[in-house]
Amino acid sequence: MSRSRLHVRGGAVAVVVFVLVLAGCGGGGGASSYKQPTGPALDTISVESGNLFFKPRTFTVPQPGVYLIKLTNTQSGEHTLVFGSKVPGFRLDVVGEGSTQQSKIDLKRGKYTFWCDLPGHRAAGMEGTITVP
Ligand SMILES: [Cu+2]
Repeated sequence: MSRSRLHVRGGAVAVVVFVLVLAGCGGGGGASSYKQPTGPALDTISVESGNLFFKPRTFTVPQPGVYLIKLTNTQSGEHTLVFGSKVPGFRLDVVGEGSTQQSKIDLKRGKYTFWCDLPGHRAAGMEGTITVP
């Protein structure tokens, strides 16, 4: 009886650690130098990733400002979402089906190209744009 109880507890701890690790990455911890903008997001930009695509691939937001970009992986495998030097350090990274990660971004007027930076993925079509009028 006490044995199964320990099992349940161990599982819960594992989940908490996993979430903390994800939150750390999204917040720009670790090797990333990205700092999320403060303040509430105007809206959420939801992107799905799969092998080897983003869906949708093109977004147009109504106005400049802070947005939350949420990446959800719909299949097995790993994918990322980066903007390269346009938004240094910004990187979402999802591993496995149903994995999700999000981060806020301050979008200025212009066009942002995003892609998956894993080897070969961008060339295979994992690229998209966000247009800010
Ligand atoms: Cu990818």
